[in-house]
Amino acid sequence: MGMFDNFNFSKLKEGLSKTRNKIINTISETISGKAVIDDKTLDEIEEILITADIGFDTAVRIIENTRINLKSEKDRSELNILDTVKKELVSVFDFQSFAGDEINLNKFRPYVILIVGINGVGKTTTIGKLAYNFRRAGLKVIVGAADTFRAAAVEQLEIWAKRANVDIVQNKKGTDPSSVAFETVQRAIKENYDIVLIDTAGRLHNKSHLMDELGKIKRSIKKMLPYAPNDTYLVLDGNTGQNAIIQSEEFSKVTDITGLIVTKLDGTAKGGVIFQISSKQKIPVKYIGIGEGIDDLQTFIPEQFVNAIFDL
Ligand SMILES: Nc1nc2c(ncn2[C@@H]2O[C@H](COP(=O)(O)OP(=O)(O)OP(=O)(O)O)[C@@H](O)[C@H]2O)c(=O)[nH]1
Ligand SMILES: [Mg+2]
Repeated sequence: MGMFDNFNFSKLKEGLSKTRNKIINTISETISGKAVIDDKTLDEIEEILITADIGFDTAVRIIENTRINLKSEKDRSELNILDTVKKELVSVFDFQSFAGDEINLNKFRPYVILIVGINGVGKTTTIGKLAYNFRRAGLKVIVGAADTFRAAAVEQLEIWAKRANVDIVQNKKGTDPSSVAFETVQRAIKENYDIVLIDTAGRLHNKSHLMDELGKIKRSIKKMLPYAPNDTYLVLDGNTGQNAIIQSEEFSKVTDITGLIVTKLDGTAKGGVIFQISSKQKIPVKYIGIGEGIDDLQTFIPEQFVNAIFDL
């Protein structure tokens, strides 16, 4: 396991209850009582997976493989079908080998993480949760309030820094965000911090302005620390389903996204979207948000995620 002590299966299960209802309960209803699952039923399962935001291509592939694996109709018991679909879903994440929280501090200290995403997806909240996790893992953490476009944004990060008991670098509203990022990294080097988390603005005048600003922030971090940022995490709101996919495509075009953080999986039935993003984009999902509290961020573990969805 990784460095964070943030995994709790029953909480994950509870957080994913709406997604579970959408995927598993409907599949169970479709197949229960059927001694043998025929091709028509497999088609119905495929349909359920598609409507559960798992995505057309992924759903088709899962059902294709299920057909191949369970060639004879005798094998197609309810248990076998669920087991095979489960394995196929886990295998969507085969490309991502590391847990989100495994970082090489011997090589990179300070380790700099830039948090990006459109407005309202949960960036600032996630930084608070991450800071808390890193601090609890025994690391010295500093956060940089590089969302300088709203005064409230800085205050919000300040509250989270207090909660997580970590330090913060902030400037007055209207300061250049890249200068805040620069100062945060500068202070991290001078005062021997382990982890730097940089918050950024989600809403600027327009999309190209937002992307330009991110480029500037990255360049100013690099001026101070050429190997940084070590990671750029894109935060996506799990509620938004298909829009999350568009956002991950658009951000990937302009900047190198090293990981995804999918928030608000509690209270949405669209959690299946994680499978779609991963099979399309092949960007590792690092963490998931399952609530508004400081300990509601979990390291994403594919098997456990699928288990939590299938555990009735
Ligand atoms: N239920 C739930 N709410 C969340 C989660 N993560 C964030 N939120 C809520 O989402 C709202 C927006 O979160 P912020 O952290 O302010 O989002 P942001 O991306 O920083 O927003 P901007 O700074 O405006 O771009 C807040 O009300 C959070 O409490 C989560 O995992 N679950
Ligand atoms: Mg914010």
